[in-house]
Amino acid sequence: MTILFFQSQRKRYAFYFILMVLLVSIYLIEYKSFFILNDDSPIIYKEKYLTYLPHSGFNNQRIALENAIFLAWYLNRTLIVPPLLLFKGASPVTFKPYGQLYKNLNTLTKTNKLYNKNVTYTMWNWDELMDFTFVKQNINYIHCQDFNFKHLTESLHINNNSEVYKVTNSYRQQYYDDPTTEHDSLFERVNLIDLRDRNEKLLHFGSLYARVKIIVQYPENQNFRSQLRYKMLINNLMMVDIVNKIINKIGGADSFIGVHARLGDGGFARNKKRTVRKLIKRLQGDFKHIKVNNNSSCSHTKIYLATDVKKSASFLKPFFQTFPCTYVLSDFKDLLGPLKSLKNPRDDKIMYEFLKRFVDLLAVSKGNKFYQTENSTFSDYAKVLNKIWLDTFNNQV
Ligand SMILES: Nc1nc2c(ncn2[C@@H]2O[C@H](COP(=O)(O)OP(=O)(O)O)[C@@H](O)[C@H]2O)c(=O)[nH]1
Ligand SMILES: [Mg+2]
Repeated sequence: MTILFFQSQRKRYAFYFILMVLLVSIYLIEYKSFFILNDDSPIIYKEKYLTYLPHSGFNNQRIALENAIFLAWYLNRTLIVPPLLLFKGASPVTFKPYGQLYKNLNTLTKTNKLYNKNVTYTMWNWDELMDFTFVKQNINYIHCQDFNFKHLTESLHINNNSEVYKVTNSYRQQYYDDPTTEHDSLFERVNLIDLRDRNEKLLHFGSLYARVKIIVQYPENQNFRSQLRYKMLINNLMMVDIVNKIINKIGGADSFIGVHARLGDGGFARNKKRTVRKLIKRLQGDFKHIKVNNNSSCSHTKIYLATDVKKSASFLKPFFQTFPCTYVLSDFKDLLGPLKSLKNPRDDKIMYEFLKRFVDLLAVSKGNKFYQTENSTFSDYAKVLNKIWLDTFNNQV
């Protein structure tokens, strides 16, 4: 009797269980199809996005990315991160208003040409180069793979232009977290609080580059920005490893000073002789204070010189004559080998020419002192990296 009761009870439980599984499956199938069919469902629509257009050299692009990350965090929007554009030589994609910049990026990536000239470039995801741990902890982001406005809106399920707010004059704007601060009259002022109120699904900026683009007054915002700067560092293992080997070859981290001479293009090329002269003068003035490493064959103070021109350039001669113990990247060619076998899976391009500048940047920033070229964002960044490096180094010793 008890056995019979138990059996029918078990059957009943089994029946209820199967019924429940059925009901849950029907619910899930229905819910899922609702999710797919109804693009305007409030669940999807809640997410808002932000993107911008990159241009110029690596550091201009890095500064714009930092600004975009700050804006995405502040405005609570998912950042659509454009690829890092790396060129052989100077970047032909320069600072332009929204429409022209979009057109140039599009033409370049579709035809590999700009202004009818062939361009050698490659595109990389930023998180292949830099440490994105802090970024991941603080914002949502996705990488986009091209510069096609239609692809972008389609992938975000945007059907109507009214869902996009195009900030076409962002290159002329400055953004303020405190609406009461004074403002630099050269730029058009925008209070971030007003951007926070925008309801459009996508906020699309043009250029977000300027040395001073976002004026941050409130401590929590200042804190976010400085943490971002200190934590989003180049951490590509292959490059870090090569840099360590270079430094060991020179004689260790505390055995040299770093000098950056930006001489290759535009205004920097016009000022090349003056820049070299100025660097020599500043170094000579300071030499008496600089530690000399007596343990090596090079009895003078050692210098690591990062530069965008060849060692053999005539205008660099005075530098090497004054400071014979100067090393440049090409002295360590044998250590750069691994970069020659690194291919970009997007286009099969060998990354050597595109990545060696980062080895130069990291190596120069690891000296016990750093001398920069004025007005170069490459130099500015090496200076920041040098400060971070010295802080870490001094804390370890
Ligand atoms: N290898 C190497 N390349 C450099 C150096 N300085 C500048 N460059 C190149 O020139 C570009 C400079 O652009 P950017 O980083 O925007 O700095 P900026 O133009 O000096 O403000 C970099 O992306 C590098 O390709 C250097 O010291 N070494
Ligand atoms: Mg530049």
